[in-house]
Amino acid sequence: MKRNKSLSPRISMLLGMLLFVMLASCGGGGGSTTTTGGSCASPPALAKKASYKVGFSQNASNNPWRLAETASIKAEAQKRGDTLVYADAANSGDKQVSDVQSMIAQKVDVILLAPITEKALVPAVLQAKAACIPVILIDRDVDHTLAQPNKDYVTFIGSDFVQQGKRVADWLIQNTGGKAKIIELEGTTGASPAINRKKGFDDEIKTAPGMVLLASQDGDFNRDTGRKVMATLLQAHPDVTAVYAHNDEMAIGAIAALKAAGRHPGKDVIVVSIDGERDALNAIINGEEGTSVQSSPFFGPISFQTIDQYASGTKLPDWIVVQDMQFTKENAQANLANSF
Ligand code: GYE
Repeated sequence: MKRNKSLSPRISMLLGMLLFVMLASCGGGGGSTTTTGGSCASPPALAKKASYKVGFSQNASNNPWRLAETASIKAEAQKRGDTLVYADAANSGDKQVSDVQSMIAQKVDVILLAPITEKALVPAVLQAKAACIPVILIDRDVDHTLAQPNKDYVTFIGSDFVQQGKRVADWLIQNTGGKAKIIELEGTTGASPAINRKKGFDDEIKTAPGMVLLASQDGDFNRDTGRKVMATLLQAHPDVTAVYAHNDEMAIGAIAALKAAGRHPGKDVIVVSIDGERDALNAIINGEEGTSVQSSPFFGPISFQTIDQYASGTKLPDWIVVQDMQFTKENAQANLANSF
């Protein structure tokens, strides 16, 4: 009793996690082939089956992009007759870790994981590996110094976020004659699209000396947070002439904040962002937004194709790059019907 009491909560948690991983590995995982001394291949193999029990760990469901992604995964699973074990982490890294642990305990064959940040889900990825269950990352990546593709997880399927940021910057440089005072609204701190969309954009505007970054702040990929952050930054930087938001939701929030402050988005402030959701396409059509570089949320077909390829023994690249379009006033109307 005494000894138990003296264990720090941290040590007890670590012991608990260790026990969990040991129990999960004893149960055997999703059909690993090369087992040596009780462990499995790196990454764990996937036995070919007529249908799979697939875990899908979604990080949140609070915007049209996430809902479109979930619908795409669910539709494809249903089409193939696969069983989907779905969990929504509601924007919590801790909940997402326990969602993955629950999928391990339910002995799914393979896990599709959209990790909220680059670091938070690394322990869960390693636990799945220890339980011989292959993980395919979709839409967001993890930190490669902590977990590696073709080793700790199978592959990452997702957009080139650096390129997306660069494309937005190039459009802005061209459409402002290389002169702008910019406010940047960043996605969730630590999320791979936030890190890389910032890098791609910030590096590119440095090539044009008239492009000045006034401020850059986290808006959590969220419409209302984007609106509030924009309202505050606008007071400190009334000379702003452009807003770069890491997703459309924050751009729509920023447009609302600009209008509430008596500004005229599309006229005195150019708003640009990423995703290609319906509200952004409509904002482009009515002139309040300049461009949105697409970040496709339609992961269903490509994720399940990748599962098939992996089960067939195809060697997959570390990164399966999703190709994206770009929306401007020239093509927004024509793409409205396919938006989300
Ligand atoms: O752009 C954003 C969402 O991870 C690529 O996450 C995804 C991003 C997407 O919240 O709207």
